[in-house]
Amino acid sequence: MQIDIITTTPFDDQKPGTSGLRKKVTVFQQANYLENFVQSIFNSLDDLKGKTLVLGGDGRYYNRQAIQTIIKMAAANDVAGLIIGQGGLFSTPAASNIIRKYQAFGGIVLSASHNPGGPDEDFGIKYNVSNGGPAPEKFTDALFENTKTIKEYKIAKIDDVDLDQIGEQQTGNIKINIVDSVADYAELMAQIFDFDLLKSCIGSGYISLCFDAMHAITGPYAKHILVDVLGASPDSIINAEPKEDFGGGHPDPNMAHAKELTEIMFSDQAPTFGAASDGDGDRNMVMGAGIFVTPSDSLAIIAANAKSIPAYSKGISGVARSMPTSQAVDRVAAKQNLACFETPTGWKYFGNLLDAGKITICGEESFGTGSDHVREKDGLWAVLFWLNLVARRRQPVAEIVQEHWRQYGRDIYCRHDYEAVDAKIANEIFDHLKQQLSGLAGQSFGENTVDYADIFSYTDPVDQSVSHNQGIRIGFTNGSRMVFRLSGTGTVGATLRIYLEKFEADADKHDQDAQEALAELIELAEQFCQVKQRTGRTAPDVIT
Ligand code: G16
Repeated sequence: MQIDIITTTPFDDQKPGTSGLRKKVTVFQQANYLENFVQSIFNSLDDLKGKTLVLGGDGRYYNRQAIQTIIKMAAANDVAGLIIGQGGLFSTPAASNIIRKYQAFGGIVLSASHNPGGPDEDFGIKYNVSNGGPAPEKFTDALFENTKTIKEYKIAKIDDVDLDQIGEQQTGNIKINIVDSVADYAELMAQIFDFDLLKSCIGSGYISLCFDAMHAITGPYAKHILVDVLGASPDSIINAEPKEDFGGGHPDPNMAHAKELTEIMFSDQAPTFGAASDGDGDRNMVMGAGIFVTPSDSLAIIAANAKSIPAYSKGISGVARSMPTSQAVDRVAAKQNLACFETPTGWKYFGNLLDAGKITICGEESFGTGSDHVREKDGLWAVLFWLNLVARRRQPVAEIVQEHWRQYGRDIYCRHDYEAVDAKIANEIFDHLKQQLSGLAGQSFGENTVDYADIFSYTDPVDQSVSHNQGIRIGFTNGSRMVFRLSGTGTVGATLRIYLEKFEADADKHDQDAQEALAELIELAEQFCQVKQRTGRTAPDVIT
């Protein structure tokens, strides 16, 4: 096998964000751009020689080309074997499962998640470690350092691999194993949930459903599990066919982007249950007839009801949420006497807690929920959890949510996103916010008195590593909160996220519209950060 050593020069923009490196496809297509990053991954790994890695992506534009390049570079870097999803496809949770199940050394996952795809849209790449989860900050920092000094990369002169043919093949010195992208994941779901109950409820028509695959990776997974195995009608999966450009859509499962599903769920013909997943299948949106369940509420309800699902019937060890996620799950933890952790945004921060058995269930406001079954958030897992719950409790989604609020109170919640803000203005907004922090505690603004105002830092309770600068939070004595942070997944300018929440104990007020209930806090947030004033915008681009 001939190995070429190619001279290269560093790019200065290869710092991994919240979840790997995400850039426009055109950026990745620059000569040596992908190669530099992949070589930097390999350079940052000790003991790679002779190991097996998992490789796959969400099928977006550039997936296949990138996979062929990575195969050749893996071969040149002494990787002994690659397990690749058929067609180069793995949903992110399925890739995590494959790493764990086959005890691979790690995996390279190609995805820009919920970002649009296509020749002029986004692509992404990240490294997952042997527990199946995103590499921790320590690794991504080392990787970034490598990208700044890289001088050469190695690539083998071997033919392109047929990615569609299931089975083992040897090319050069590397063994390629093309596996079914869905089978192992479907098997895992069958071990977690009560598939017999689901079959009877779906088969009898007690549960009708609409799943929006958004022309992304979960199409084949949903078709197999929901239709072939559980007996849902084929037309219950919409936008089921994966496309390289997601059909021109934005594969982000929220009411703004999953419009078709949202219209169906708020119509007179709404099925019992509705859900959507994102580009790479790790995010989820849960809906019932006439109701949208916020991700924060979904996490709390999942934690509160875990015992009714076979895999968690003996109870769960603890829960965790990212800092901007509402405190709804904290109330469940307090009542059920469970450990509860607040981590920075990013699934990688749950890894140590899950590995140490400190938590079983975790989630984020960014439409992510999951458990210790893999080390990524898992869209279809959340969908199956909710279906299992509806089947078990024999209640519609809306009733389950309202009962939960009656028992725990409601954390009224929303997030406002200002996208593609000029980076300089975004920095000024944050500087302005930071200047105010030290003087805020004790000040009253209408019904809200500031309890604390700080920049969130996190010390990992397992390895004591510290992560600074994880967003600005302002908490009020009445339990309300607002959080400001810059997205780490966008590819154009800066995306400012404002997270707002208010606790409502009074059941008579639980049906309020979130924007109305939070109006005072929304105004106060503008007073603090001046995003509208400084950008000239009149409203957020997306409200979730
Ligand atoms: C990624 C991470 C999540 C994080 C989300 C939002 O999700 O895996 O843990 O919550 O980004 O990040 P940000 O607010 O920085 O944009 P995904 O689905 O994009 O991989």
